[in-house]
Amino acid sequence: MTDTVEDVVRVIARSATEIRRGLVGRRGKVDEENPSGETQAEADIWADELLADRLSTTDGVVQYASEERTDDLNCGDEGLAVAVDPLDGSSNLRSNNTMGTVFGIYDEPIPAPGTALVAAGYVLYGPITTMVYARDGQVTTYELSGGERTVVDEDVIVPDDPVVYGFGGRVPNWTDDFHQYANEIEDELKLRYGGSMIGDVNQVLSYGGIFAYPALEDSPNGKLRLQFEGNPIAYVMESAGGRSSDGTQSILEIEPTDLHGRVPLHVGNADLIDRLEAALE
Ligand code: AHM
Ligand code: MG
Repeated sequence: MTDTVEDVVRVIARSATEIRRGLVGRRGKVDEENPSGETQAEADIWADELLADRLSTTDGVVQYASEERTDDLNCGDEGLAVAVDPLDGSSNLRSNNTMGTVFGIYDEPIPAPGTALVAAGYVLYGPITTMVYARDGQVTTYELSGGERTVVDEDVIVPDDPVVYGFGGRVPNWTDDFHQYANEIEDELKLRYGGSMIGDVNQVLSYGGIFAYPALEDSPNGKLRLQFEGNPIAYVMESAGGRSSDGTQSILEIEPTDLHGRVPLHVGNADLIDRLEAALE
């Protein structure tokens, strides 16, 4: 029987290898904005077009949506919807720091809540290229080489004893409650913040801890997008035994209002997220 989820993951693994190679010569900004009003890099647009071509022609994919394009593509009648952030953390192109490709596979038309995800994951362009992918409550890490996946860990679990934290946004823009919580966490854990959600989340998944891009005084929904960033990362983290929250509830329970809507995102060890929710009450 055809397994569309596996087909999609295979296409993303192959495309990621090409995306990584194609970054050379595409590090500059272009005079275009994405639907969130951010200036795009040449590589953002290129990676989006590559994934759109490949995924919209994959059997069983009926919809393709991306952080880098206003409208989704409809590409079939019956099947699964795929949402991607083609190049998460692309502002790191200039400093040659880590970036990722994020994907969520939904069995409902998107925008959809995270409860409609059947699988989600990300590719991390670090010193080597890895893929972390969650499905049926199991999280697997692979190394990618030439588009082929080699399993590194078939049962990824957030380590019990948390070590690292990374919080986005400028400190004066944090709410007082989040600030107070951050003060406690800073005394307990080591700071790891690289400006790419995928790089920072992968630190949390590897060592235990918490990543957040919280609500800000001038942006109550934070920065990150629910469909393209929040839901997939929450799905991976919850599948690995951690928790996600917008401050009061699991990210996966949120009913989306629009395709490009933002959400305050907090993910990591369950007890750290419990404490965060108590602090923000
Ligand atoms: P992007 O998808 O346009 O790259 O934006 C998302 C990125 C995240 O990877 C990261 O956590 C955040 O923006 C960093 O923002 P800041 O530069 O404000 O710290
Ligand atoms: Mg992003």
